[in-house]
Amino acid sequence: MSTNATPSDGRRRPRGARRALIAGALGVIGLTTVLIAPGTAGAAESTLGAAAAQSGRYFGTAISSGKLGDSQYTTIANREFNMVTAENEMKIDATEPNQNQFNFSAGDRVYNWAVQNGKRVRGHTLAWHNQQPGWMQSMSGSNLRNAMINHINGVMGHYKGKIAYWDVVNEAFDDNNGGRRDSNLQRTGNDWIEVAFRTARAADPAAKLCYNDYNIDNWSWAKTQGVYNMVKDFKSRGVPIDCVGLQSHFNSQSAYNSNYRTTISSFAALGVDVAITELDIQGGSAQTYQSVTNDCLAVSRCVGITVWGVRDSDSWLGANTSPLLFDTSGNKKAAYTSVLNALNSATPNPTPTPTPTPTVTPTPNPTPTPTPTPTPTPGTGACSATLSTVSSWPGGFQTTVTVTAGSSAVNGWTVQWTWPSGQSFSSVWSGTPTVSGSNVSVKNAAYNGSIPANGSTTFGFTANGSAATPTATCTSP
Ligand code: 9MR
Repeated sequence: MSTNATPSDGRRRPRGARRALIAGALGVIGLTTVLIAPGTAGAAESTLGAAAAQSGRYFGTAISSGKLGDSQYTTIANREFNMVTAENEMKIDATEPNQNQFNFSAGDRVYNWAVQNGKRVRGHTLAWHNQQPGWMQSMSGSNLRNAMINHINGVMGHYKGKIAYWDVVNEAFDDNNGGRRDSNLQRTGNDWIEVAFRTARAADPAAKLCYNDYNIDNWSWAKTQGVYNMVKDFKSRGVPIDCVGLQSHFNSQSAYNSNYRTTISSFAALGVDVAITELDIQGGSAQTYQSVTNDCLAVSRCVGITVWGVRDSDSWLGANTSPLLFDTSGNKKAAYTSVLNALNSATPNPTPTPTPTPTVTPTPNPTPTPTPTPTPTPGTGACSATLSTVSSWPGGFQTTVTVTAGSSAVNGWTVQWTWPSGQSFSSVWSGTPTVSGSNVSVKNAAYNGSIPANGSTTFGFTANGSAATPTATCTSP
């Protein structure tokens, strides 16, 4: 971890002051990300997953396959969370213990437990200097590069179409200097990260591809800026990256800082989703948990929060550091209540606050530009939608819905269908559902309403009943 410690100020600024601070920061660096104002109370939900879903987000946890026989653990995990990350079971040493001999037994145990309980899965992780099997640790050069590519293809092929987000590359940056970490992968050439992402896109075009790291939470740290510049470069050169994971392991050396919201909104402004992927807070401050949650809720592209374990005793840090939301006996802690309340206070269907108008430097001798008359092109806003089943199990199924714009861009969409019989939602993401009997309507989330001409976006759901793919209609205002 970094030696660059910045103590948390431990105080929560009044909301107005905090917004002013952020608006100021945004003004200075010219970001255009949409900030969402927290505040309007939604219906009070009683679990983290349901409360997060009110604003189209998820709330997840790391799951360890060895604990799936512990009924207290599975009861809490099943009740509270709607996204799952395998804590160790999808890592390189677990999935390819011998070169080109893949083993998905432990990964599948976690995956199956998740989807059979109506949850989605984050894949973790495909290319990393750590937890490499022995055969990979001793490789270098083009052999290692090819082995990395083969590994990504093997694992993503097995889970093709089933994983919401993949941590394609994990922890590739140096802790202090803003540059790359030295590793056997880095020594194969600086392009190893983009090769990993391009390989991943081809292996499973449906998965969102993330770069994931720790100590990239504090906007003023060199490591954060190093990763930011890489993502900016990737976006400008068309390297396929969809999201950044802020691990957010907070402790006294790597403390929560009130510029965290600036970090989230700055990454989002590059055109990627942001996820908080491995949250734990040593000491378990309820106030810090609340601030982290509110910071995510404030940025429309912050898609969800995952805590790195269920009970304190499940944490890699040890129960005595009290880092999670449930104590060792499975009781809800004060931090749990602060997170739940924050989620329940989020704007139910986020409405973007108007982006501050950027200050425009007047051009000398401006030629008056004729005000463009918006020409309503016939057919503007036409869209279509198709349902496809991702997986099914006795009594339930998971579906991805692809929403496609016609020859004109779409700004806001609603997809409707009628369930054949016996189906009902158990969770919906990246869209806001309204249900009336068997008639279903799903409206875009704040971050995926705009689809370019001929482009597409997706939302998804898990449902009870037997898998069905009714014909859907799509309308746009
Ligand atoms: O929680 C994981 C622990 O059980 C493993 O022993 C450890 C091995 O590296 O990895 C832990 O998870 C790490 C995650 O995969 C990546 N970010 C840091 C996490 C905590 O070390």
